[in-house]
Amino acid sequence: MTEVAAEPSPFTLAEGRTALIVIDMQRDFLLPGGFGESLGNDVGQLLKVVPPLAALIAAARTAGVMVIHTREGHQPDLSDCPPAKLTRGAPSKRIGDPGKYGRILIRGEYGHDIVDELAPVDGELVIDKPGKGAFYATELQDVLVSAGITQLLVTGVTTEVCVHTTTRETNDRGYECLVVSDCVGSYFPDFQRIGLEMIKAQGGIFGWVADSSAVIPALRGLATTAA
Ligand code: C5J
Repeated sequence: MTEVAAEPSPFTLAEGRTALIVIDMQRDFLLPGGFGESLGNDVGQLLKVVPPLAALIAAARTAGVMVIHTREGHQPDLSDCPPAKLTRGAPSKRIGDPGKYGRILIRGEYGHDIVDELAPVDGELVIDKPGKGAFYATELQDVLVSAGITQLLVTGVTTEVCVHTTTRETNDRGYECLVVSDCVGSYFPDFQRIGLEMIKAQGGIFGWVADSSAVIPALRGLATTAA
């Protein structure tokens, strides 16, 4: 079975042309005491994404679906961080400042890396991105084109920021996107709900939405077809 019961309409997984993208499941955003929590956010809203996303990633790996991880962050000298981004937010909690898990959102720091439960395995691509969208100033488009990918299963955090920005970027580049509702997370329950509504509104203006309980069986169907 390769059809996913999605909204606003069924989504058919295209064998060999689908990739799973896991956006910014980084310690800085998810861990208690980290950057996200220091801004007053409830990290529990993001941590609940981890178990279903781990199951989805496992199903994608079994089905031979390409898994791509992203990390938002900057060079230690901040040369790739626009001043308008750097100076936003409370002083002492800005990008590059010391935090509980190292300098905030700086490449190579402990907090910048992906949470242990979702760690990439050998051979999986990790895209380091300086922006919210995964296509901006990265190799993602070239990677997808050379792999013949036309569909993306979109997951990660946060729903209304990097997940939305990336999903919108994929639309403008001609990809079909299915956003997996329990595998994306926001610190704000209202943004989570409305963010998902916005994807599938108007006949799927940005794409499709389905729960992992609908996507995982379809991935198993792909694995069976490929065997
Ligand atoms: C944010 C992200 N929220 N990954 N980044 O700043 O959504």
